[in-house]
Amino acid sequence: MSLEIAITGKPSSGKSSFFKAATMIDVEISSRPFTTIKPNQGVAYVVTNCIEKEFNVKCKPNKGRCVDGKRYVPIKLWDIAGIVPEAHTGKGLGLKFLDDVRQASALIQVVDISGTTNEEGNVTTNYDPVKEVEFVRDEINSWFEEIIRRGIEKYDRIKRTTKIDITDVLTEQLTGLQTSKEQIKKVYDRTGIDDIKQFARDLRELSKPILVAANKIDLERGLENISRIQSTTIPTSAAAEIALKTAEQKDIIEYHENKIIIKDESKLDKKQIEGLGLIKKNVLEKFGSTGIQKCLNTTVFDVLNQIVVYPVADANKLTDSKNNVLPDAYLVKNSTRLKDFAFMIHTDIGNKFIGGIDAKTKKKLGADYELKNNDVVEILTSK
Ligand SMILES: Nc1nc2c(ncn2[C@@H]2O[C@H](COP(=O)(O)OP(=O)(O)OP(=O)(O)O)[C@@H](O)[C@H]2O)c(=O)[nH]1
Ligand SMILES: [Mg+2]
Repeated sequence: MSLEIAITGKPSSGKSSFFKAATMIDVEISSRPFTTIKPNQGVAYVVTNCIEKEFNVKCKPNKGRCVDGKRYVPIKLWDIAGIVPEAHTGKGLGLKFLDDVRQASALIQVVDISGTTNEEGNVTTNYDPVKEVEFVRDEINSWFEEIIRRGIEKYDRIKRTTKIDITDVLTEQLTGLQTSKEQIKKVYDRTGIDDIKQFARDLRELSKPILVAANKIDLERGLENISRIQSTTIPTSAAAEIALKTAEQKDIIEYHENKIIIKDESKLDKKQIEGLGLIKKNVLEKFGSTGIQKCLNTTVFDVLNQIVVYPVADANKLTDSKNNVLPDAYLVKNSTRLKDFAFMIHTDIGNKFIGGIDAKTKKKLGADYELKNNDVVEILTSK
C-alpha cells in the first residue's frame, strides 16, 4: 500500500511532462489539448536522508534505492486527462475520469505559468494563470459536491425509516475517496451541511489538498505570474527535468539537484550544448532546481505531513528476517500510533502486537507511542 498522488490541471499545462519527469515512463506528450485520455500511473520517489548514516551501516532497500545516503522512497503517481471550465457539467471530458484518482491523498495541480495556453489548452498569449489555478480547483470541488449531494439525497430517502447519522451516510458515500469519517465529522461540526458547496470545498481541502506546480518557468513571464498566485506554489520546468534526466541516462551529463556537469561534449551537437546552457541559466541558476523533486517532497512531507519510519525484525542488527539491513522505509502520517503502524505493515502483525523496541535507545515502546520521523522500530508480537 503506497501513498498515491495525482497530477491534475487544464489541458496542455504539462501534466504528462511532469509525470514523465518524475517517473521517466515514456508517455505521450504534445501541444495538442487532450493528448492524455486514459490515465497513466507509475512509481515516483520522495527523497530523504537515509537513517543508515546515523547507525553507520549500509542499507539494502527492498523497494526504491539508496544512493550516497539519499533514500528514494516510492509513491504512486497518476497523470490524468485535462480539466476545462464547466467540466462538471460535462464539458471537455467532464469529470468522470477523476474517479481514477479517488485513492490519491493529495493533488499536484500543474499550471502553465507562462500564460501561453488558454483554459482549453490552445495556444494564446497572456492568459492569466491565476484564473487557471482557480477554475481547476473549483471543478475539483464540484466533483466532491456532486458525490456529496448524492449522499445527502440518499440520507433524505432513508432517514424516515432508519435511524442513521448523516455523517455515516456520507462516509459510506465517499468510500474510496481517501476521506475518513473523522474528516467528514470535523467539517460537518465546523461548517454544517446547509451550504453543500462550502461543505464540499472544506472537505476537499482537508482530504485532498492541492499543491500548485507553476510549470514552464523556462519560458518568459513565468516569474512575474508566480508572485500573484495565493496558494502554496513551486516553480517547475518539467521539460528541463526530462532533458536533464535523459542526458543523465545517456551518460552525457552528471546531474545532482541543481548542478550539471557535461561528461562528454563530443557526444553533443552545438544545439544540445546551447540547450543545456539555457536550462542552467534560465532554470537551475534562477530557481535553484527544476522543481519536480521539490514538488513531490513538499506534497508528501509538508502538505501531507508524512514521516519516514523504518520497521526492522531485529532492533540490534537493524535487519529483517533475511538479514537485509534497514530494508523498508514506510511513509506514514506524523504521530501515527505504533499499534496502528503494526496494522499497516500486516494485519497479522497488528493482531499479534504486544509492543515495540526503539532501535536507537533500545527502550520499550507501547501501543500508543507516537511515531516520529526517522524512527527505527522493532515490533514485538505474540507467537
Ligand atoms: N517550455 C516548456 N514546455 C513544456 C513544459 N512542460 C510541458 N511543456 C510542453 O507543453 C505541451 C503540453 O505538454 P503535456 O505534458 O502533453 O501536457 P498535458 O497537461 O499532459 O496535456 P493534456 O494531456 O493534453 O491535458 C508540450 O508541447 C510540452 O512539451 C515546460 O516545463 N517548459
Ligand atoms: Mg497529458
